[in-house]
Amino acid sequence: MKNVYLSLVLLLMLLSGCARQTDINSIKIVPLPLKVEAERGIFKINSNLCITINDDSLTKVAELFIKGVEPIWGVAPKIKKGGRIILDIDTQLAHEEYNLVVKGSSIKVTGGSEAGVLYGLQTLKQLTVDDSKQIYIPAVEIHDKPQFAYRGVMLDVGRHFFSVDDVKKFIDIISLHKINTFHWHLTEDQGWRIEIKAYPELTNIGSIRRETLVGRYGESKKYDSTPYGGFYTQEEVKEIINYASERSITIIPEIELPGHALAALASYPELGCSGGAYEVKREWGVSHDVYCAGKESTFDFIKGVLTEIIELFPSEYIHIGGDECPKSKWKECPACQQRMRDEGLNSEHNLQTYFMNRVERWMNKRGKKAIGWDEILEGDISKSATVMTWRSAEVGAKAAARGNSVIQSPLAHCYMDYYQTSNPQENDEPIAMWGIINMRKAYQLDPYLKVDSVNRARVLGVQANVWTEYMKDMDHVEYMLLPRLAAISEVAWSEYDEKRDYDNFMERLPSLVNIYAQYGYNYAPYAFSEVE
Ligand code: TNX
Repeated sequence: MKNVYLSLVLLLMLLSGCARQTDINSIKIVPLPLKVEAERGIFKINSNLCITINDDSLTKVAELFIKGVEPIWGVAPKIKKGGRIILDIDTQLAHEEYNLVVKGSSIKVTGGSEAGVLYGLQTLKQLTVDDSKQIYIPAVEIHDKPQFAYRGVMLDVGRHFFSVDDVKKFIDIISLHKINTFHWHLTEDQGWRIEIKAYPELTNIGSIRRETLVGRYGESKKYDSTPYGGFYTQEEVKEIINYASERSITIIPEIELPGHALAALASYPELGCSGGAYEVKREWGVSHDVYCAGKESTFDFIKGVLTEIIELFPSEYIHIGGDECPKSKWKECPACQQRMRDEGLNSEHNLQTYFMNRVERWMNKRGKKAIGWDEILEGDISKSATVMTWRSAEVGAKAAARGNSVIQSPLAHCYMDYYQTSNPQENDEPIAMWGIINMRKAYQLDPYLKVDSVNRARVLGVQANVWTEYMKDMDHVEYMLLPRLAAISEVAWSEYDEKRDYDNFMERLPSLVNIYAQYGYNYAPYAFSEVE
């Protein structure tokens, strides 16, 4: 008996000794995890896999994983006691932090909260190896947590409208990249896209434009003679908020003030300086007609809209725009000029600051914080407002030095509406906004550019922006976003390091792109060829 026992132990030792040591260089994950250690063995994927959840709060995360992993593993594990894949929560970890331990016999994902477990499972998908004989996960130990608390992507649904299902797909895509914030740009010159019960004309009139420019703005004079519209009901908005929240994504809604407001003015002409007539904008660019900053009724309207927005969206932040607001109409408007005298404001810029500060203060009293585009810095915006950069990252450094929190989304790196190669025509790229951002450029985003080390903590994170003037459907959005979002997500998630290695990033990228392919996402091919 003793002999049998001994030989069994010997056999086991031999077997585990034989287990293959994982080649650390074969572990390719984007965004790069904090710490990866290779272990011995492989966890084989087979049809009777079960997942055990040690905390009831993880049911939804497990269900999402099962659905998401089926196209990759070819099997859908069941949730059951005694499973070899174990999900757990350890409140000692930060809420987005996770540990992933893969052994030959088990996989354990432990997160600080559902979010951490979700991220661990996104990583697990990328570890999958299919060597045509079998599908397996190489044994590893991963400890990971994000660099930035704010990791965002903005979608502009004003220029083009995207259905509820499209928005859900968009949320799935950003979730795959460990993004935790969806900035939903809901109002524009070209369309108001959210139901506001107190102001029904915003959607009756403001959600529809008579026709749309065909071709490039500034060059083409052709319109399509086809009405274009769409909006989300409040019920749909709730559904999307819930969908995002199940994926640990917060939605920050944006209501643009005081510019980019033509759709609202077309709906309620008394909100503009001249009183109209206005029409929902049919082409792109910047409108000179903006909300009148002189009339009290403008502020009543904004409070009315924001009251419903605050009620709907649980987010800590509301984005109130602030970009591209020409001042020509304010210069001619008696009410605006009167307001400037009354408030002792010596320029229209300061009138805009008055406008934004007033709305911000009102929101603060209702427990919400304001985010504005970087023009809010031009006046004396209050320190409690968070500045979202778009013109340059240096503006972010200025904001941080001033004491404001900052989200970095400078157009030189984060604008997913720009071309992806330096020779768009030759490479047959579809029409895009004028700039060029290839993968390398997206990856070179430096969130701390010119930010003094003492102010670094004020940089909350980074964001990619999808402006949709030239994107009519989700297929095209995917094409513009993928794979560039992978680069931005690494800047957002992975430890900041001046030596960040682009070549190494590109070597890891295929593990994520395989998933795009398995999910049928329409990613752009440029990053993978010699095309520059
Ligand atoms: C600038 S970024 C805008 C948008 C345009 C975008 C096009 C910002 C706050 N305003 O209205 O869609 O450029 O790239």
